[in-house]
Amino acid sequence: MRSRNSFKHAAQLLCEAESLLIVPHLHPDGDALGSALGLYHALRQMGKTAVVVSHDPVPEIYRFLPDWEKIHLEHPQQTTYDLAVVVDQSQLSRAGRHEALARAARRILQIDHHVPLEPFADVRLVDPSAAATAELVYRLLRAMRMRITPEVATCLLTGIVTDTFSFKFPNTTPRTLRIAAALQQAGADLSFISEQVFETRSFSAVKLLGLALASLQRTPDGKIAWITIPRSAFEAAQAHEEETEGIVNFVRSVRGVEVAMMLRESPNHKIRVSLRSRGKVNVAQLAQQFGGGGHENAAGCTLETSLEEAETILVREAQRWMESST
Ligand SMILES: [Mn+2]
Repeated sequence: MRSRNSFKHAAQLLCEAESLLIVPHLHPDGDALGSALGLYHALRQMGKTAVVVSHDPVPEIYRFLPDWEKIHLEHPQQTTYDLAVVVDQSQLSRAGRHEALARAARRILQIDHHVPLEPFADVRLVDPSAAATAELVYRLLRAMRMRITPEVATCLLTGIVTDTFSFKFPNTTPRTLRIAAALQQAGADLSFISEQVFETRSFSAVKLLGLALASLQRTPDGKIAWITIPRSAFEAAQAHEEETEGIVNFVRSVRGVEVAMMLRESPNHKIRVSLRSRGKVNVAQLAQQFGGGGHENAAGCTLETSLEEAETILVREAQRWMESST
Protein backbone atom coordinates (compact mmCIF):
# COMPACT_ATOMS: atom_id res chain seq x y z
CA MET A 1 0.00 0.00 0.00
CA ARG A 2 2.59 2.46 1.14
CA SER A 3 5.51 2.45 -1.20
CA ARG A 4 7.61 4.73 -3.30
CA ASN A 5 5.77 3.03 -6.11
CA SER A 6 2.36 4.43 -5.27
CA PHE A 7 3.88 7.93 -5.12
CA LYS A 8 5.41 7.30 -8.51
CA HIS A 9 2.18 5.98 -9.99
CA ALA A 10 0.15 8.80 -8.46
CA ALA A 11 2.60 11.36 -9.86
CA GLN A 12 2.37 9.75 -13.27
CA LEU A 13 -1.44 9.95 -13.26
CA LEU A 14 -1.36 13.63 -12.27
CA CYS A 15 1.18 14.43 -14.98
CA GLU A 16 -0.70 12.59 -17.72
CA ALA A 17 -4.12 14.06 -16.99
CA GLU A 18 -5.17 17.35 -18.57
CA SER A 19 -8.53 17.74 -16.87
CA LEU A 20 -8.90 16.81 -13.22
CA LEU A 21 -11.78 16.55 -10.82
CA ILE A 22 -10.92 16.80 -7.11
CA VAL A 23 -13.39 15.33 -4.66
CA PRO A 24 -13.33 15.86 -0.87
CA HIS A 25 -15.81 13.92 1.27
CA LEU A 26 -19.30 14.76 2.59
CA HIS A 27 -19.29 17.20 5.52
CA PRO A 28 -15.76 18.19 4.53
CA ASP A 29 -13.28 18.84 7.33
CA GLY A 30 -10.03 20.79 7.32
CA ASP A 31 -8.04 17.88 5.95
CA ALA A 32 -10.46 17.08 3.11
CA LEU A 33 -10.66 20.76 2.10
CA GLY A 34 -6.99 21.52 2.69
CA SER A 35 -5.88 18.48 0.69
CA ALA A 36 -8.32 19.22 -2.13
CA LEU A 37 -7.42 22.92 -2.39
CA GLY A 38 -3.69 22.31 -1.93
CA LEU A 39 -3.82 19.93 -4.85
CA TYR A 40 -5.97 22.36 -6.81
CA HIS A 41 -3.41 25.15 -6.46
CA ALA A 42 -0.54 22.84 -7.35
CA LEU A 43 -2.30 21.50 -10.45
CA ARG A 44 -3.22 24.98 -11.64
CA GLN A 45 0.43 25.90 -11.27
CA MET A 46 1.19 23.01 -13.64
CA GLY A 47 -1.25 24.51 -16.16
CA LYS A 48 -3.91 21.83 -15.68
CA THR A 49 -7.66 22.27 -15.62
CA ALA A 50 -8.77 21.34 -12.11
CA VAL A 51 -12.24 21.53 -10.60
CA VAL A 52 -13.09 20.87 -6.94
CA VAL A 53 -16.61 19.65 -6.20
CA SER A 54 -18.12 19.17 -2.75
CA HIS A 55 -21.41 17.66 -1.63
CA ASP A 56 -21.67 20.11 1.26
CA PRO A 57 -20.81 23.80 1.55
CA VAL A 58 -17.45 24.84 2.98
CA PRO A 59 -17.90 25.34 6.75
CA GLU A 60 -17.38 28.94 7.80
CA ILE A 61 -14.22 28.22 9.79
CA TYR A 62 -12.47 27.13 6.57
CA ARG A 63 -13.46 30.17 4.55
CA PHE A 64 -9.97 31.58 4.82
CA LEU A 65 -8.42 28.87 2.64
CA PRO A 66 -7.14 30.40 -0.59
CA ASP A 67 -9.81 30.00 -3.32
CA TRP A 68 -12.31 28.18 -1.08
CA GLU A 69 -15.04 29.96 -3.03
CA LYS A 70 -13.98 28.12 -6.20
CA ILE A 71 -15.32 24.89 -4.72
CA HIS A 72 -18.45 23.91 -6.62
CA LEU A 73 -21.46 22.37 -4.95
CA GLU A 74 -23.17 21.71 -8.25
CA HIS A 75 -20.99 20.53 -11.04
CA PRO A 76 -20.56 23.35 -13.60
CA GLN A 77 -20.81 21.33 -16.84
CA GLN A 78 -21.09 17.86 -18.31
CA THR A 79 -17.57 16.59 -18.86
CA THR A 80 -15.68 13.37 -18.57
CA TYR A 81 -12.51 14.06 -16.67
CA ASP A 82 -9.16 12.43 -17.38
CA LEU A 83 -8.68 11.88 -13.69
CA ALA A 84 -10.73 12.07 -10.52
CA VAL A 85 -8.64 12.61 -7.41
CA VAL A 86 -10.60 11.42 -4.40
CA VAL A 87 -9.14 12.72 -1.16
CA ASP A 88 -9.50 11.72 2.49
CA GLN A 89 -12.10 8.97 2.04
CA SER A 90 -12.07 5.20 2.05
CA GLN A 91 -15.44 4.75 0.33
CA LEU A 92 -16.52 6.56 -2.80
CA SER A 93 -20.07 6.90 -1.46
CA ARG A 94 -18.57 9.54 0.85
CA ALA A 95 -18.32 11.75 -2.25
CA GLY A 96 -22.09 12.17 -1.93
CA ARG A 97 -23.85 13.34 -5.06
CA HIS A 98 -20.55 13.64 -6.96
CA GLU A 99 -19.87 9.91 -6.73
CA ALA A 100 -21.14 9.17 -10.24
CA LEU A 101 -19.10 11.99 -11.75
CA ALA A 102 -15.96 10.65 -10.04
CA ARG A 103 -16.71 7.11 -11.22
CA ALA A 104 -17.18 8.39 -14.78
CA ALA A 105 -13.63 9.78 -14.94
CA ARG A 106 -11.16 7.84 -17.11
CA ARG A 107 -9.02 7.11 -14.07
CA ILE A 108 -9.40 7.46 -10.32
CA LEU A 109 -6.62 8.30 -7.89
CA GLN A 110 -7.31 7.87 -4.18
CA ILE A 111 -5.20 9.79 -1.68
CA ASP A 112 -6.15 8.83 1.86
CA HIS A 113 -5.02 7.92 5.35
CA HIS A 114 -8.10 6.00 6.54
CA VAL A 115 -8.13 2.25 6.95
CA PRO A 116 -9.00 1.14 3.40
CA LEU A 117 -12.54 -0.18 2.92
CA GLU A 118 -13.47 -0.19 -0.75
CA PRO A 119 -11.06 -0.62 -3.68
CA PHE A 120 -12.52 1.98 -6.05
CA ALA A 121 -9.37 3.58 -7.45
CA ASP A 122 -6.94 2.76 -10.25
CA VAL A 123 -4.09 4.01 -8.11
CA ARG A 124 -4.26 4.13 -4.33
CA LEU A 125 -1.95 6.36 -2.39
CA VAL A 126 -3.18 5.17 0.98
CA ASP A 127 -1.18 5.28 4.19
CA PRO A 128 -3.04 4.94 7.51
CA SER A 129 0.16 5.94 9.35
CA ALA A 130 -0.08 9.45 7.90
CA ALA A 131 -1.64 11.92 10.34
CA ALA A 132 -3.52 13.65 7.54
CA THR A 133 -4.21 13.20 3.86
CA ALA A 134 -2.50 16.58 3.50
CA GLU A 135 0.76 14.89 4.56
CA LEU A 136 0.45 12.51 1.63
CA VAL A 137 -0.37 15.35 -0.76
CA TYR A 138 2.74 17.16 0.45
CA ARG A 139 4.92 14.10 -0.09
CA LEU A 140 3.41 13.56 -3.51
CA LEU A 141 4.07 17.15 -4.60
CA ARG A 142 7.64 16.88 -3.30
CA ALA A 143 8.11 13.62 -5.20
CA MET A 144 7.01 15.56 -8.29
CA ARG A 145 9.54 18.28 -7.43
CA MET A 146 6.76 20.85 -7.27
CA ARG A 147 7.40 24.20 -5.65
CA ILE A 148 5.27 24.57 -2.52
CA THR A 149 3.72 28.04 -2.84
CA PRO A 150 2.33 29.89 0.21
CA GLU A 151 -1.21 29.00 -1.01
CA VAL A 152 -0.43 25.29 -1.21
CA ALA A 153 1.37 25.44 2.14
CA THR A 154 -1.59 27.16 3.85
CA CYS A 155 -4.04 24.55 2.58
CA LEU A 156 -1.88 21.57 3.51
CA LEU A 157 -0.91 22.87 6.93
CA THR A 158 -4.60 23.43 7.67
CA GLY A 159 -5.24 19.76 6.93
CA ILE A 160 -2.46 18.69 9.28
CA VAL A 161 -3.39 21.13 12.06
CA THR A 162 -7.04 20.03 12.04
CA ASP A 163 -6.47 16.26 11.80
CA THR A 164 -3.85 16.30 14.57
CA PHE A 165 -5.91 18.73 16.65
CA SER A 166 -2.93 21.10 16.73
CA PHE A 167 -0.34 18.31 16.94
CA LYS A 168 -1.97 16.97 20.10
CA PHE A 169 -3.41 13.66 18.84
CA PRO A 170 -1.26 10.52 18.94
CA ASN A 171 -1.26 10.38 15.13
CA THR A 172 1.34 13.20 15.20
CA THR A 173 4.71 11.72 14.22
CA PRO A 174 8.18 13.23 13.78
CA ARG A 175 7.43 13.19 10.06
CA THR A 176 4.22 15.15 10.63
CA LEU A 177 6.21 17.82 12.45
CA ARG A 178 8.91 17.92 9.79
CA ILE A 179 6.29 18.36 7.08
CA ALA A 180 4.53 21.05 9.13
CA ALA A 181 7.86 22.85 9.58
CA ALA A 182 8.50 22.72 5.84
CA LEU A 183 5.03 24.11 5.17
CA GLN A 184 5.61 26.95 7.61
CA GLN A 185 8.92 27.63 5.90
CA ALA A 186 7.06 27.70 2.58
CA GLY A 187 4.83 30.52 3.81
CA ALA A 188 1.96 29.02 5.82
CA ASP A 189 1.07 31.03 8.92
CA LEU A 190 0.53 28.47 11.69
CA SER A 191 -0.82 30.86 14.29
CA PHE A 192 -3.24 32.43 11.80
CA ILE A 193 -4.52 28.99 10.75
CA SER A 194 -4.94 27.89 14.39
CA GLU A 195 -6.79 31.09 15.23
CA GLN A 196 -9.17 30.58 12.29
CA VAL A 197 -9.81 26.91 12.93
CA PHE A 198 -9.84 26.64 16.73
CA GLU A 199 -10.41 30.11 18.16
CA THR A 200 -13.10 31.50 15.91
CA ARG A 201 -16.64 30.28 16.46
CA SER A 202 -19.98 31.68 15.48
CA PHE A 203 -22.44 32.83 18.15
CA SER A 204 -24.78 29.96 17.26
CA ALA A 205 -22.00 27.38 17.52
CA VAL A 206 -21.17 28.45 21.07
CA LYS A 207 -24.90 28.43 21.96
CA LEU A 208 -25.15 24.91 20.56
CA LEU A 209 -22.04 23.86 22.48
CA GLY A 210 -23.77 24.89 25.71
CA LEU A 211 -26.94 22.93 24.90
CA ALA A 212 -24.93 19.90 23.80
CA LEU A 213 -22.77 19.84 26.93
CA ALA A 214 -25.85 20.15 29.15
CA SER A 215 -26.81 16.65 27.96
CA LEU A 216 -23.50 15.11 29.11
CA GLN A 217 -23.82 11.65 30.68
CA ARG A 218 -21.49 8.81 31.56
CA THR A 219 -21.56 5.15 32.53
CA PRO A 220 -21.18 4.32 36.26
CA ASP A 221 -17.50 3.39 35.77
CA GLY A 222 -16.95 6.73 34.03
CA LYS A 223 -15.24 5.17 31.02
CA ILE A 224 -17.88 6.02 28.45
CA ALA A 225 -19.37 9.49 28.19
CA TRP A 226 -21.73 10.93 25.62
CA ILE A 227 -23.87 13.82 24.58
CA THR A 228 -26.97 13.97 22.41
CA ILE A 229 -28.04 16.83 20.18
CA PRO A 230 -31.68 16.65 19.05
CA ARG A 231 -33.11 18.80 16.26
CA SER A 232 -34.69 21.00 18.92
CA ALA A 233 -31.23 22.03 20.16
CA PHE A 234 -30.15 23.01 16.64
CA GLU A 235 -33.33 25.05 16.32
CA ALA A 236 -32.95 26.72 19.73
CA ALA A 237 -29.36 27.70 18.93
CA GLN A 238 -30.20 28.48 15.29
CA ALA A 239 -27.17 26.35 14.46
CA HIS A 240 -26.23 24.19 11.48
CA GLU A 241 -25.02 20.62 11.63
CA GLU A 242 -21.47 21.64 10.75
CA GLU A 243 -21.33 23.70 13.95
CA THR A 244 -21.03 20.54 16.04
CA GLU A 245 -17.42 20.20 14.91
CA GLY A 246 -15.06 19.76 17.84
CA ILE A 247 -17.77 19.40 20.49
CA VAL A 248 -17.03 15.70 21.00
CA ASN A 249 -13.52 16.61 22.15
CA PHE A 250 -14.98 18.21 25.27
CA VAL A 251 -16.61 14.87 26.09
CA ARG A 252 -13.34 13.07 25.54
CA SER A 253 -11.57 15.51 27.86
CA VAL A 254 -13.52 14.33 30.94
CA ARG A 255 -11.15 12.60 33.36
CA GLY A 256 -11.40 8.82 33.18
CA VAL A 257 -13.24 8.76 29.84
CA GLU A 258 -11.95 6.23 27.34
CA VAL A 259 -14.74 6.45 24.78
CA ALA A 260 -16.56 9.69 23.97
CA MET A 261 -19.63 9.83 21.77
CA MET A 262 -21.65 12.60 20.23
CA LEU A 263 -25.04 11.65 18.76
CA ARG A 264 -26.74 14.26 16.68
CA GLU A 265 -30.02 14.23 14.85
CA SER A 266 -29.53 15.37 11.27
CA PRO A 267 -32.23 17.24 9.31
CA ASN A 268 -33.32 13.95 7.66
CA HIS A 269 -33.62 12.49 11.19
CA LYS A 270 -30.78 10.04 10.76
CA ILE A 271 -28.53 9.85 13.80
CA ARG A 272 -24.95 10.75 13.04
CA VAL A 273 -22.46 9.53 15.61
CA SER A 274 -18.94 10.81 16.28
CA LEU A 275 -16.69 8.54 18.34
CA ARG A 276 -13.44 9.48 20.02
CA SER A 277 -11.22 7.41 22.25
CA ARG A 278 -8.22 7.72 24.43
CA GLY A 279 -5.37 5.25 24.43
CA LYS A 280 -5.77 1.79 22.99
CA VAL A 281 -9.53 1.67 22.44
CA ASN A 282 -10.15 1.29 18.71
CA VAL A 283 -13.38 3.14 17.95
CA ALA A 284 -13.06 2.50 14.19
CA GLN A 285 -13.96 -1.14 14.90
CA LEU A 286 -16.93 -0.05 16.98
CA ALA A 287 -18.07 2.26 14.16
CA GLN A 288 -17.70 -0.56 11.62
CA GLN A 289 -20.34 -2.59 13.50
CA PHE A 290 -22.76 0.11 12.41
CA GLY A 291 -21.49 0.43 8.85
CA GLY A 292 -19.21 3.37 9.64
CA GLY A 293 -15.45 3.69 9.84
CA GLY A 294 -12.54 5.98 10.57
CA HIS A 295 -9.38 5.88 12.60
CA GLU A 296 -8.41 4.11 15.80
CA ASN A 297 -9.09 7.20 17.96
CA ALA A 298 -11.64 9.03 15.81
CA ALA A 299 -14.47 7.40 13.91
CA GLY A 300 -18.10 7.83 12.96
CA CYS A 301 -21.25 6.04 11.87
CA THR A 302 -24.90 6.71 11.09
CA LEU A 303 -27.95 5.00 12.61
CA GLU A 304 -31.45 5.08 11.23
CA THR A 305 -33.33 5.02 14.49
CA SER A 306 -34.68 7.55 16.94
CA LEU A 307 -32.12 9.48 18.97
CA GLU A 308 -33.16 7.66 22.16
CA GLU A 309 -32.82 4.25 20.55
CA ALA A 310 -29.45 5.12 19.06
CA GLU A 311 -28.27 6.24 22.48
CA THR A 312 -29.35 2.96 24.12
CA ILE A 313 -27.81 0.82 21.38
CA LEU A 314 -24.51 2.68 21.26
CA VAL A 315 -23.94 2.87 24.99
CA ARG A 316 -24.72 -0.85 25.28
CA GLU A 317 -22.43 -1.77 22.38
CA ALA A 318 -19.63 0.49 23.57
CA GLN A 319 -19.81 -1.14 27.02
CA ARG A 320 -19.79 -4.63 25.55
CA TRP A 321 -16.97 -3.62 23.25
CA MET A 322 -14.82 -2.28 26.07
CA GLU A 323 -15.44 -5.36 28.20
CA SER A 324 -14.43 -7.73 25.42
CA SER A 325 -11.36 -5.72 24.43
CA THR A 326 -9.83 -5.44 27.90
MN1 LIG B 1 -8.14 13.26 7.21
